[in-house]
Amino acid sequence: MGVLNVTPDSFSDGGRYADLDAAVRHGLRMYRDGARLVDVGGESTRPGADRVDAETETARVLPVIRELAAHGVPMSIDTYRARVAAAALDAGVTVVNDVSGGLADPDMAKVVADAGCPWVLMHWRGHAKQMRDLANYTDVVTDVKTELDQRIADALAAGVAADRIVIDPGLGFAKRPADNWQLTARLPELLELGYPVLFAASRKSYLGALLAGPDGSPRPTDERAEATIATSVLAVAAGAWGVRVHDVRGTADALAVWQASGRPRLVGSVPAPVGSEPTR
Ligand code: PMM
Repeated sequence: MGVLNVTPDSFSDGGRYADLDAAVRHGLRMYRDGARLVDVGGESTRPGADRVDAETETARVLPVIRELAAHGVPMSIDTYRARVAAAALDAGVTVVNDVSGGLADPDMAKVVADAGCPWVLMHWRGHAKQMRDLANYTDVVTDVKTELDQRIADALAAGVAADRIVIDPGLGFAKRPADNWQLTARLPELLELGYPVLFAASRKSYLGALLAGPDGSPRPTDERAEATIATSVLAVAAGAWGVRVHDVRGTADALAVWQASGRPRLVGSVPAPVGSEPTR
């Protein structure tokens, strides 16, 4: 999954693809580089970010989605608003990527159930402004697993088919660096829920902290590509269904090497959700 943020303020690529042509070019490049989905987002979820209204979010994403759909690019919509998801599905996306796991908008489950599309349920505890205060866990992996299990139960109760659900630990969302590393190391425990897992570490601040310079300053976001590739390969080897990354080419290359080497998954994977694999 390649990240296409059509926002002025996302933490690593904010402003870069706010212009339609630049966004479409980048989406096409990621598709050519091996992205099976281009994940289009119109609202930044970085810690502390301001919300935008639904009209602004929709106006940002729809022209890009229409243009990429015309080129046959498979896409997901990165939103927690049902209205935005519905408009994006009408315009050609086939997957809903909801960082709130269905919590932010009570209408989202119905939109997804009616569309019959795959739904990424990410572990989430609150909006960007509050998330720093919500990183309190007894045992982060157990707590995330329990909370994701509840999100899955709610989705099923709302009529979403089990084979359309993908889960995501939500790295960096109400998580301290040590929490992200625990979720990385113990990814197989999340697989025990029986759903495909999306792993989205790309360029996140805990990688910047890991690679801090001698003065303690974090590695800049656009210099975290190699660390991202390493985490992504480890996650897929541990059984993740997919990875969400900014630098598609390097990740696709690394995964091609991993696959060609015939290495088995460390744990064994869960089948992909129905409808998530585009024909190419
Ligand atoms: N992270 C971001 C945005 N969308 N979606 C999922 N499923 N999982 C994530 O961890 C996730 C996401 C924030 O990163 P960005 O600003 O680079 O898009």
